[in-house]
Amino acid sequence: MQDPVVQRYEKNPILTRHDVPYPVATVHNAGVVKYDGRYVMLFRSHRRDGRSIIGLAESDDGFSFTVRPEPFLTPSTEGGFGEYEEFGVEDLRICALEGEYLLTYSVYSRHGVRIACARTRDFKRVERIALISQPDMRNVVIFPQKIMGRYARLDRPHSETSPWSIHISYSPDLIHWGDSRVVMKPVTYHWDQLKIGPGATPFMTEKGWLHIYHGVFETMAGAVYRLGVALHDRDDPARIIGVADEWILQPEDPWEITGYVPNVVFTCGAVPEDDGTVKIYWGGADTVMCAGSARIMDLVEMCLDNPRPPY
Ligand code: M1P
Repeated sequence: MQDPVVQRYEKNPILTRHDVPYPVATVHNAGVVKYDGRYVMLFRSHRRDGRSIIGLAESDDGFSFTVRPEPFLTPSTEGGFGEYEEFGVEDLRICALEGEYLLTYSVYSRHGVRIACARTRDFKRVERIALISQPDMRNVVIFPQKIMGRYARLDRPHSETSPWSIHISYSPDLIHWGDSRVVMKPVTYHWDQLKIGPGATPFMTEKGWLHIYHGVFETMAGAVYRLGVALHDRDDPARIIGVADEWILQPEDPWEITGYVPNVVFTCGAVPEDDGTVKIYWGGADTVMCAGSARIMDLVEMCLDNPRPPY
């Protein structure tokens, strides 16, 4: 295995607020997918009123991105979506499934934070489908394949009686979700002991679904956000084959250590490539976008060879 397992792109950060042709304070936590031979990135930005919107950037090589002149998704002002998106839209994930792209993102309002689901076919028009959780829920990724005829997602409800943990839920129609059960929890006195959350949309490997997630450790100087990796069964992703004991990425570069929220690497997107590598995208310190690359088999082996218990 190469060390470090994730090779940072040498020209990080790949996108900052200075690349955005409208006023924003940050650029971070982006979903990324390949569409029509190009990479499409849907990134979060804080506006200068502190609320978040989603912008779109495109790239031929996955590293050099150009931002569209207008935001891609701003809070709805109509109906139920308007009521629940009032305080902003955040941390969007993209799932390519059956010829369309499903978008899941956090929506904030005076009623708390919950998840909305929308779809696009061309990254120009967006159709909102439904609000798919109650509060308090963030970090939802949909599997890019139906499981036994149902949509499946990893989600992260919050509970006062148990640390933030990753659950799996299913839906026949993208609107009604249930049959939920916990699949993975923080581990005591471990790098992800405070909380964990789904990260990038899972992708299929020779050994099962690979999921890059984030984990948080509370220190005397505040929380540290790192990335880890878990392998789920191909046919029954509720069954975890292995969770790597060690993190795969931690804040190290200056723009990961210092920024709007210090000591954060946070992923919402990864793109598997035909050459056996995966491009991983992460927000640095909730301020800039960064990228790196890893060999998929290295990540799989970390899950198989040195696992920690799922919970
Ligand atoms: O500031 C770090 C992250 O904190 C939250 O993530 P989580 O709910 O998983 O702890 C979110 O606000 C996220 O956007 C942010 O990057």
